[in-house]
Amino acid sequence: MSSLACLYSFRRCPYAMRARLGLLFAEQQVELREVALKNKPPQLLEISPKATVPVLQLNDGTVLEESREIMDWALAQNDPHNLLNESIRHAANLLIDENDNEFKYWLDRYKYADRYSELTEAKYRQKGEVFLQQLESLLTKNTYLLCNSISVADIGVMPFVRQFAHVDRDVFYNLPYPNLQRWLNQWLQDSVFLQAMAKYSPWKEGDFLIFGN
Ligand SMILES: N[C@@H](CCC(=O)N[C@@H](CS)C(=O)NCC(=O)O)C(=O)O
Repeated sequence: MSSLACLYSFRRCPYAMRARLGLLFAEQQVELREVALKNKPPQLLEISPKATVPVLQLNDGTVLEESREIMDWALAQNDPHNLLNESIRHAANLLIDENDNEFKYWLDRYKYADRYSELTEAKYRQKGEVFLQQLESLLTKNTYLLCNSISVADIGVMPFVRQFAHVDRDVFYNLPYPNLQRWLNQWLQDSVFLQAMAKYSPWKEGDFLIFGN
């Protein structure tokens, strides 16, 4: 095994995005294996039978199968930008919990409203907007979600808000959330985010690609 940890990732997966952002902000290099979700490599299935991405295999063999664990592991190694700032840690965890439990539920239904006939697309959007309103209110107080610099809350939540906005950009940018729109736009142009979104072909045996600086 190489001495680098190995990240199984999927470019468009918001969970994998937060893991890649965590690794980049922590300045941790990893071997990156881009996964085609319809054709997962046996090496991934072997170390993680639940077979979701992201998965990070550390060089001692430990397997981290949850995106939050990967962010936290990366930032525990090195946190030069203080994303794990102790004073916001608890609030960040609560916000990411709400993102993963509540907001993601409505996001999926808004995104695939044609598959969920109980409510209309607009109703699903309004359900998701409850979380967006909370973010808007936080962003009236600070430049980023919990303070005036990037924290783990921003990288944990941003990929999901991006996905919500991209269901219908015209609708999103006409919602009354100017601070949230500013925050998202800033992220979309952020060099770390752009690096996290670089495109790679699916990994195959014999490939070796280093991700990170
Ligand atoms: N709780 C997991 C969720 C990860 C997850 O659901 N990832 C999706 C892709 S966005 C996945 O791998 N789904 C399995 C599949 O589509 O086969 C985490 O935080 O890492």
